[in-house]
Amino acid sequence: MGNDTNGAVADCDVVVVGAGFAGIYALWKAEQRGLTVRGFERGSEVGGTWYWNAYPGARCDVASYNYAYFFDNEIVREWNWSDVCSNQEEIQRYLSFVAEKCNVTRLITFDTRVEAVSYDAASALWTVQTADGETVVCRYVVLAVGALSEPKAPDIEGVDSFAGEAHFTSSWPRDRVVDMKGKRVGVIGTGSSGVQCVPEIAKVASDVFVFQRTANFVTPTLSGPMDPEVVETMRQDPGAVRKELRSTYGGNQPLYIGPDRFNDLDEAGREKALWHAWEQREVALAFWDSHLPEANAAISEFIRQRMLEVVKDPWTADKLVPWDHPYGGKRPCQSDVYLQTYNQPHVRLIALRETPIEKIVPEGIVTSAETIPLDVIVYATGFDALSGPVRALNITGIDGVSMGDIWADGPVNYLGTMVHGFPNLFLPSSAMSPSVLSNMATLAEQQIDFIFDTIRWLDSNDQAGLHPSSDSQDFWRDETLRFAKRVPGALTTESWYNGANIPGKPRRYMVYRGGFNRYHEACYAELDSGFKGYELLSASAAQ
Ligand code: NA7
Repeated sequence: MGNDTNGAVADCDVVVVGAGFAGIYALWKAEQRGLTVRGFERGSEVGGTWYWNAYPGARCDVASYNYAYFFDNEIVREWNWSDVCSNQEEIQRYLSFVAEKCNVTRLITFDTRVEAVSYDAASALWTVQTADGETVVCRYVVLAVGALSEPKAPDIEGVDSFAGEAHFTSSWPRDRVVDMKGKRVGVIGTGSSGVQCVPEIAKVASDVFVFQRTANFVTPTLSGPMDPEVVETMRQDPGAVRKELRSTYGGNQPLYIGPDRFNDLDEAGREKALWHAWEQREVALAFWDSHLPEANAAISEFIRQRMLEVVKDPWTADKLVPWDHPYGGKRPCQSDVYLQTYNQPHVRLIALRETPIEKIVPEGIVTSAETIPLDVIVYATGFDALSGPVRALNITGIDGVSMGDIWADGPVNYLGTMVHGFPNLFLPSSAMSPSVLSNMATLAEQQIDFIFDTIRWLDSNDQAGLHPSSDSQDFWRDETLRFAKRVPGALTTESWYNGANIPGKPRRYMVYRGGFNRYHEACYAELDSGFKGYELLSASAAQ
């Protein structure tokens, strides 16, 4: 059992909030390290983001070869993915399989939202409070609450007045099939969720109206059967795969990267490289240095031309193409069927830059040009991403300082995992880690390993806890900005990567673009240095 300082007694060593990729692994890891642990999950099953986003067509855009755990050989060898781009149902089933295999489901209290997390400096203990009024006192808190788990509140007048059915892709009903057969359906939003659900809805609805504010890049998916040889190779040595993933830029083993540098090729060579990468379904990696602005511009233009070729109606085609930002400025989408859907007579694009939504009324959606009667509205309007899930909790640290106040001008942290003034509170998958621009499964394993290696270091060095210095946070903010500046469009495009999708949210680029490998090295350099960038709380000081 946990710490006992200043008379206060911990109920357990660790509380893990959230049971997605990071939470499940954290629970297992805690037990492996001999720590007592409890988990809380607001869903009724494990899965996290993959539990809630159960909308039709939901799929992963990271290849299943790597979008998985690699900490356990049996898990790698026993699980079979049915497609290179697994769907939501399969990923959630996988996470249930892992949770059962690791025997951690019993540790989780489901259907329970954690509301507040508060630190007591005298005892160096945290109190975690649920919406049901339960409190648990512990030494370490792992907020494995995800990066895309706090839905964006609808910012359209009259949302509640709609008389038909309304659903969010981010919290799709799981207890029944939403019946859209023969109905008039409006989909608001054309990010990954909108792009994935529109073709599925079009299969059954009588009429589909897609309300698009900003056009997005859409490229073909990697979907298809798994290559048995690749699977077999990975099964032979999962530990080697794990190690390799951490040495890559994106936490992935890319299936293709163009071998040539952009500036080493002439015009014809570039065109050839782009077509070849397109056929490999990795056009974004057409060149060895695809991140260069000039390479990015060529890739962007190439994709725009391919998009224009698919859609038959010239007005619709033109509106669907993202002319206003470079590839990667916003989260690019993948689909083999989305653009083709607009060639069906019952699917219509409403270009909101020309005719904005004015309000929602009982019968449907009113734009500046017309009223569109609807039976169902699907909100594919995204998330208060990255910092949102942490900000949604009431977190107070040393001297009762609130995380909400500390993050009022944007998130601050060190190495994407800890905040000054909040000792022993860990934030995997939050802002300023490689996060959503890396493989989130690789990241979950890496961050949880680092967190529990940190805890082990504290225990073996007789330290009650640690938190980063404010200098370290300043350094990390500057590092995040330094790398973001190198990415075409990162700071100039309106994107949830930088908070622009939420009215009033402070702009801060929230993804560390220095590469997964560099991130991993920075984490373990801290550990190797005895946490020089942190302030330590000695065990005796806390007593
Ligand atoms: P995204 O990528 O944030 O997409 C949300 C979409 O909703 C986007 O097209 C927005 O347009 C649109 N949106 C948001 N609010 C409005 C209003 N008020 N009116 C019209 N349109 C609006 O979220 P997704 O769920 O699609 O994807 C999130 C990630 O989940 C995805 O990238 C994967 O990593 C998994 P905007 O671009 O802001 O003009």
